[in-house]
Amino acid sequence: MIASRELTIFEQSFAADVQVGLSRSGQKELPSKYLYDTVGSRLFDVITALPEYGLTRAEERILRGHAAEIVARLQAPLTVAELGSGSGQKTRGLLEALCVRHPTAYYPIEISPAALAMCRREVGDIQAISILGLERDYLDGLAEVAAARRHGKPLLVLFLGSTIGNFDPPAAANFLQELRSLLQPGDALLLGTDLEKPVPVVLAAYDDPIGVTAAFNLNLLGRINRELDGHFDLAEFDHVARFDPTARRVEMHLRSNRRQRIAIEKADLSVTFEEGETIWTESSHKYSLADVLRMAQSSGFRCEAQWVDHEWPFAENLWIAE
Ligand code: AVJ
Repeated sequence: MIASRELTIFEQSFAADVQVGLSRSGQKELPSKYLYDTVGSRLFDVITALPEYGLTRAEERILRGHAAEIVARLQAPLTVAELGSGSGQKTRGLLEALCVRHPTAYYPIEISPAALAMCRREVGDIQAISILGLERDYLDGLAEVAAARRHGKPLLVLFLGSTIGNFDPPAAANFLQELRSLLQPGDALLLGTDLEKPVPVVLAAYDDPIGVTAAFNLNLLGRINRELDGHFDLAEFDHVARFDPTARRVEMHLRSNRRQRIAIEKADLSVTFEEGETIWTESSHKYSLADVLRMAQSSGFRCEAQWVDHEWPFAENLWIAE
């Protein structure tokens, strides 16, 4: 338990997650969702511009090139909820195509107020859009949107950027089933999934030569210092990207370059790191098209259409709730 006196509700859950993740006897872990404070969200935005990180551009090509086709397969009018809107840049074209057809309510759901603000700036001027940002965890936010839906009006859920890949497969299956349980038959999910590609290409995308991804990863320790009165010396940790061929995922770790003991005051914690010991901060699973079809079936959706970028293997999948 974390003493709750001087901590905000957010700090309490951040502190509790840090305490659990860093007190493990085996592999230490921190949840990847904490990578996205103001600094982290901006660093991620820079990552998407790196030549080595083709994922976001691939998705933008698909959404730009096929917006009309995607929209044609959806009912009108509908309500749009986006899980993890990020900067909103990729979504803009799709929202424009929807709003031209019919005035559309758009609910970006984000635990990062910084990302929510970026998103509002990016799509705020679209004609006939009404934006209602929700600062919540994905499924809490979606439950709220689903509860407020007008009778019979279908929902389109956007879950882009292969964020699903941050979950390990059982957690992803769970998440998709829970998401499905908040929907009604005929509702749609547009799901972005990064596909398998050669290992050196994947590794370069998560360990770029100018160190933006390293900064993005290390910022998690900086954030613990800033928000939880941690005492990490960031120079004593290294960014590591690894590919696990069995699990078909790239992992980011922070590796302690010496034996050290670190106090984190607001988490009531003092942690020992051995030299070379790592904190696992993120996984990004890479999928085959067959994986995606299986995920749809096992969570109560049918795959209505799949668009694939061949320059950077990536699939945009339109699923319909059954
Ligand atoms: C935004 C979660 C999809 O996993 O590729 C980028 C985050 N991490 N570089 C990903 C990320 C390292 C990204 N997602």
